[in-house]
Amino acid sequence: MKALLLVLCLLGVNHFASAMNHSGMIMDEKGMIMNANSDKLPNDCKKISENIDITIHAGHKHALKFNGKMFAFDNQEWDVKPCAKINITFINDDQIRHQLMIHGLPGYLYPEGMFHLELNGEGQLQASLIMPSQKKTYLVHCELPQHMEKGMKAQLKVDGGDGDLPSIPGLTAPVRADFYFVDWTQLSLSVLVFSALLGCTISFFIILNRTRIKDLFTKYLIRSTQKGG
Ligand SMILES: [Cu+2]
Repeated sequence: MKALLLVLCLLGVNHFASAMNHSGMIMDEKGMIMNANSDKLPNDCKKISENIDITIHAGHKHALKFNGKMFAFDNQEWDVKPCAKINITFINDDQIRHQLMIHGLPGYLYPEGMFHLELNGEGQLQASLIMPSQKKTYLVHCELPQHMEKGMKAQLKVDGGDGDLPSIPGLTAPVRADFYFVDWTQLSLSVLVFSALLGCTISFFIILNRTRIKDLFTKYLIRSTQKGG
Protein backbone atom coordinates (compact mmCIF):
# COMPACT_ATOMS: atom_id res chain seq x y z
CA MET A 1 0.00 0.00 0.00
CA LYS A 2 2.82 2.41 0.98
CA ALA A 3 4.65 1.63 -2.24
CA LEU A 4 1.51 2.36 -4.25
CA LEU A 5 1.07 5.74 -2.50
CA LEU A 6 4.73 6.60 -3.14
CA VAL A 7 4.36 5.81 -6.86
CA LEU A 8 1.18 7.93 -7.06
CA CYS A 9 2.94 10.83 -5.30
CA LEU A 10 5.90 10.65 -7.66
CA LEU A 11 3.57 10.59 -10.67
CA GLY A 12 1.74 13.63 -9.28
CA VAL A 13 4.95 15.61 -8.67
CA ASN A 14 6.19 14.70 -12.15
CA HIS A 15 2.92 15.82 -13.73
CA PHE A 16 2.98 19.09 -11.73
CA ALA A 17 6.59 19.81 -12.78
CA SER A 18 5.83 19.19 -16.45
CA ALA A 19 2.78 21.47 -16.26
CA MET A 20 4.96 24.28 -14.98
CA ASN A 21 7.56 24.01 -17.74
CA HIS A 22 6.18 23.03 -21.13
CA SER A 23 6.11 24.31 -24.67
CA GLY A 24 8.10 27.48 -24.13
CA MET A 25 6.46 28.41 -20.83
CA ILE A 26 8.15 28.59 -17.43
CA MET A 27 5.84 29.36 -14.55
CA ASP A 28 6.15 29.57 -10.78
CA GLU A 29 4.44 31.41 -7.92
CA LYS A 30 6.35 34.59 -8.85
CA GLY A 31 5.37 34.84 -12.50
CA MET A 32 5.77 33.44 -15.98
CA ILE A 33 8.13 33.46 -18.97
CA MET A 34 6.65 32.43 -22.31
CA ASN A 35 8.45 31.95 -25.64
CA ALA A 36 11.91 33.05 -24.53
CA ASN A 37 14.53 32.45 -27.21
CA SER A 38 18.22 32.89 -26.56
CA ASP A 39 19.72 30.77 -29.35
CA LYS A 40 17.39 30.15 -32.34
CA LEU A 41 18.10 32.54 -35.20
CA PRO A 42 15.19 33.92 -37.23
CA ASN A 43 15.26 32.63 -40.85
CA ASP A 44 16.37 36.01 -42.19
CA CYS A 45 19.37 36.31 -39.84
CA LYS A 46 22.78 34.75 -40.50
CA LYS A 47 24.10 35.70 -37.04
CA ILE A 48 23.29 37.80 -34.00
CA SER A 49 24.21 41.41 -34.82
CA GLU A 50 24.38 42.74 -31.27
CA ASN A 51 23.73 41.66 -27.72
CA ILE A 52 21.74 44.24 -25.79
CA ASP A 53 20.74 44.29 -22.13
CA ILE A 54 17.52 46.22 -21.54
CA THR A 55 15.96 46.74 -18.12
CA ILE A 56 12.26 47.59 -18.19
CA HIS A 57 10.40 48.74 -15.09
CA ALA A 58 6.62 48.55 -14.83
CA GLY A 59 4.48 50.34 -12.28
CA HIS A 60 2.12 53.17 -11.42
CA LYS A 61 4.93 55.53 -10.36
CA HIS A 62 6.21 55.59 -13.95
CA ALA A 63 2.84 57.02 -15.09
CA LEU A 64 3.02 60.08 -12.84
CA LYS A 65 4.59 62.16 -15.61
CA PHE A 66 1.69 61.41 -18.01
CA ASN A 67 -1.58 63.26 -17.44
CA GLY A 68 -4.56 60.96 -17.07
CA LYS A 69 -2.51 57.73 -17.05
CA MET A 70 -2.32 55.21 -14.25
CA PHE A 71 0.25 52.58 -15.30
CA ALA A 72 3.36 52.80 -17.47
CA PHE A 73 6.75 51.33 -18.26
CA ASP A 74 9.73 53.52 -17.34
CA ASN A 75 10.57 53.79 -21.04
CA GLN A 76 8.23 53.99 -24.03
CA GLU A 77 10.54 53.20 -26.93
CA TRP A 78 13.56 51.08 -27.75
CA ASP A 79 15.44 50.79 -31.03
CA VAL A 80 17.68 47.84 -31.86
CA LYS A 81 19.64 46.60 -34.86
CA PRO A 82 18.26 43.90 -37.19
CA CYS A 83 18.97 40.42 -35.73
CA ALA A 84 19.75 41.82 -32.28
CA LYS A 85 19.58 39.57 -29.25
CA ILE A 86 17.77 41.42 -26.46
CA ASN A 87 18.34 40.30 -22.88
CA ILE A 88 15.41 41.74 -20.97
CA THR A 89 15.29 42.28 -17.24
CA PHE A 90 11.67 42.96 -16.40
CA ILE A 91 11.05 44.58 -13.00
CA ASN A 92 7.59 45.04 -11.50
CA ASP A 93 7.62 47.93 -8.99
CA ASP A 94 3.95 47.43 -8.05
CA GLN A 95 2.20 45.04 -5.68
CA ILE A 96 -0.16 44.01 -8.49
CA ARG A 97 0.30 41.85 -11.61
CA HIS A 98 1.94 43.32 -14.73
CA GLN A 99 3.00 41.86 -18.04
CA LEU A 100 5.53 42.70 -20.71
CA MET A 101 4.25 41.38 -24.03
CA ILE A 102 5.86 41.89 -27.42
CA HIS A 103 3.59 41.18 -30.41
CA GLY A 104 4.13 40.65 -34.14
CA LEU A 105 7.14 38.31 -33.90
CA PRO A 106 7.54 35.43 -36.41
CA GLY A 107 5.20 32.60 -35.44
CA TYR A 108 7.67 29.78 -36.34
CA LEU A 109 9.91 30.96 -33.45
CA TYR A 110 7.43 32.61 -31.10
CA PRO A 111 4.03 30.84 -30.93
CA GLU A 112 1.22 33.28 -31.74
CA GLY A 113 3.95 35.80 -32.59
CA MET A 114 4.32 36.65 -28.93
CA PHE A 115 7.01 37.02 -26.26
CA HIS A 116 5.50 37.24 -22.80
CA LEU A 117 6.84 38.00 -19.32
CA GLU A 118 4.57 38.29 -16.32
CA LEU A 119 5.10 39.11 -12.65
CA ASN A 120 2.35 38.57 -10.08
CA GLY A 121 3.69 41.37 -7.88
CA GLU A 122 6.95 43.09 -6.99
CA GLY A 123 9.96 41.27 -8.39
CA GLN A 124 12.00 40.67 -11.50
CA LEU A 125 12.45 38.21 -14.36
CA GLN A 126 15.08 37.78 -17.04
CA ALA A 127 14.63 36.36 -20.53
CA SER A 128 16.03 36.85 -24.02
CA LEU A 129 14.67 37.01 -27.53
CA ILE A 130 16.23 37.42 -30.99
CA MET A 131 14.66 39.93 -33.34
CA PRO A 132 14.27 39.30 -37.10
CA SER A 133 16.07 41.55 -39.62
CA GLN A 134 12.93 43.28 -40.96
CA LYS A 135 12.58 47.02 -40.39
CA LYS A 136 9.51 46.97 -38.14
CA THR A 137 7.80 48.47 -35.09
CA TYR A 138 6.54 45.98 -32.49
CA LEU A 139 3.83 46.61 -29.92
CA VAL A 140 4.98 46.26 -26.29
CA HIS A 141 2.24 46.32 -23.67
CA CYS A 142 0.59 44.84 -20.60
CA GLU A 143 -2.52 42.92 -21.59
CA LEU A 144 -4.27 42.95 -18.22
CA PRO A 145 -7.69 44.62 -18.49
CA GLN A 146 -7.36 48.39 -18.95
CA HIS A 147 -3.60 48.48 -18.23
CA MET A 148 -2.68 49.39 -21.82
CA GLU A 149 -5.49 51.94 -22.06
CA LYS A 150 -4.27 53.42 -18.79
CA GLY A 151 -0.75 53.89 -20.14
CA MET A 152 1.18 50.61 -20.18
CA LYS A 153 1.99 50.76 -23.87
CA ALA A 154 5.33 51.16 -25.67
CA GLN A 155 7.05 50.30 -28.95
CA LEU A 156 10.12 48.32 -29.88
CA LYS A 157 11.69 49.32 -33.19
CA VAL A 158 14.06 47.26 -35.29
CA ASP A 159 16.26 49.32 -37.58
CA GLY A 160 14.27 52.50 -36.85
CA GLY A 161 10.91 50.73 -37.22
CA ASP A 162 8.24 51.13 -39.90
CA GLY A 163 6.33 53.93 -38.18
CA ASP A 164 4.92 54.87 -34.80
CA LEU A 165 2.05 53.24 -32.95
CA PRO A 166 -0.74 55.49 -31.65
CA SER A 167 -1.41 56.34 -27.99
CA ILE A 168 2.12 55.78 -26.69
CA PRO A 169 2.26 57.96 -23.54
CA GLY A 170 4.46 61.00 -24.10
CA LEU A 171 5.30 59.93 -27.68
CA THR A 172 2.31 59.73 -30.00
CA ALA A 173 -1.23 61.09 -30.16
CA PRO A 174 -4.22 58.82 -29.56
CA VAL A 175 -6.39 57.72 -32.50
CA ARG A 176 -9.34 59.28 -30.75
CA ALA A 177 -8.72 61.70 -27.89
CA ASP A 178 -10.76 61.27 -24.72
CA PHE A 179 -13.83 63.47 -24.56
CA TYR A 180 -15.24 64.42 -21.19
CA PHE A 181 -18.89 65.32 -21.53
CA VAL A 182 -20.22 68.26 -19.46
CA ASP A 183 -23.92 68.28 -18.85
CA TRP A 184 -24.61 72.03 -19.12
CA THR A 185 -27.78 72.95 -17.23
CA GLN A 186 -29.15 76.37 -16.36
CA LEU A 187 -27.72 75.98 -12.85
CA SER A 188 -24.19 74.96 -13.96
CA LEU A 189 -24.12 77.84 -16.49
CA SER A 190 -25.25 80.29 -13.80
CA VAL A 191 -22.53 79.01 -11.42
CA LEU A 192 -19.93 79.44 -14.19
CA VAL A 193 -21.03 83.02 -15.01
CA PHE A 194 -21.25 83.95 -11.31
CA SER A 195 -17.73 82.55 -10.62
CA ALA A 196 -16.29 84.42 -13.62
CA LEU A 197 -17.93 87.72 -12.55
CA LEU A 198 -16.80 87.24 -8.95
CA GLY A 199 -13.24 86.56 -10.10
CA CYS A 200 -13.23 89.67 -12.31
CA THR A 201 -14.65 91.85 -9.50
CA ILE A 202 -12.02 90.67 -7.00
CA SER A 203 -9.22 91.22 -9.57
CA PHE A 204 -10.44 94.78 -10.38
CA PHE A 205 -10.79 95.59 -6.66
CA ILE A 206 -7.19 94.49 -6.00
CA ILE A 207 -5.86 96.43 -9.03
CA LEU A 208 -7.75 99.65 -8.11
CA ASN A 209 -6.78 99.50 -4.43
CA ARG A 210 -3.28 98.10 -4.77
CA THR A 211 -1.64 101.12 -3.05
CA ARG A 212 -3.98 100.98 -0.06
CA ILE A 213 -3.57 97.15 0.21
CA LYS A 214 0.22 97.53 0.06
CA ASP A 215 0.15 100.18 2.85
CA LEU A 216 -2.07 98.02 5.04
CA PHE A 217 0.17 95.00 4.50
CA THR A 218 3.31 97.03 5.31
CA LYS A 219 1.71 98.42 8.49
CA TYR A 220 0.73 94.91 9.55
CA LEU A 221 4.28 93.65 8.97
CA ILE A 222 5.81 96.53 10.97
CA ARG A 223 3.38 95.98 13.86
CA SER A 224 4.13 92.22 13.88
CA THR A 225 7.88 92.90 13.91
CA GLN A 226 7.56 95.39 16.79
CA LYS A 227 5.43 92.92 18.81
CA GLY A 228 7.95 90.16 18.14
CA GLY A 229 10.87 92.45 19.18
CU1 LIG B 1 -0.09 45.83 -16.07
